Amino acid sequence: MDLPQVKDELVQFNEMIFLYNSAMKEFKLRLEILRDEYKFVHQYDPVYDVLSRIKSIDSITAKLAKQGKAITVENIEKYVDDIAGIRICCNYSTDIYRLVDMLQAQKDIEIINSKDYMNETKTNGYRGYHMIITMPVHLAGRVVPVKVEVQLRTTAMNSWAILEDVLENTYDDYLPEELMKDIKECADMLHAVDKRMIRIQDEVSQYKKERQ
Ligand code: 0O2
Repeated sequence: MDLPQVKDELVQFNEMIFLYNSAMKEFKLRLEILRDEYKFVHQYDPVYDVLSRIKSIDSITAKLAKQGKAITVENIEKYVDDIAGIRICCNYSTDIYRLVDMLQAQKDIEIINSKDYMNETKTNGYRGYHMIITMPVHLAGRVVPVKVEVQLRTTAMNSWAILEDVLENTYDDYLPEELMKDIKECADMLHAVDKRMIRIQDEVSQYKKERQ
């Protein structure tokens, strides 16, 4: 690649990152409005926390290398779906489906794919709901659909996933069997607690309704 080509690629890269950042901003504002409406109607916030990130250059290049693709802006946009990532943490798994329904009902958000690891638990115990969506970014004179990965997890599963990430990064492919068993058991226990808390929450809401 000669110098003008390198410069051109860098300009394209910066423009791409600007678009992904803008898509995350648009998504977060949309989510904030949905939360405000939900709180107004139900006096309850289905979201505990929202985190967002732009994927690191190291992770982007590793993902392209894994797929045997050259590192170009075109390939990043085509083959890496999670450059812009939003993680929504909810107190209860029922909130996750509430939010999925609300997002699915947004006419201008296209859902490219969904993975329901809440129902189809991964073998290591991971639970969550993942979607790749396109968020319309409103620029001067044009609207650009931009891909965003949205992950929804319970707060319990989020703390589990942070620890599991540490294990993955520490042991690579050689996670000792004992630790593998331990971490899976932790996921199952947290799931049982999540279910129990929903039951308690249901009982409390029922009690409140009866007292009205
Ligand atoms: P990062 O930088 O951590 O976000 P993909 O490789 O994304 O094209 P994949 O892996 O089938 O396809 O997508 P999936 O299953 O939706 O997972 C995407 C992201 O969810 C991962 O991103 C993790 O952040 C998270 N995730 C999925 N499974 C697990 C799990 O078993 N444990 C933990 N701790 N997190 C999980 P990346 O790609 O790892 O990158």
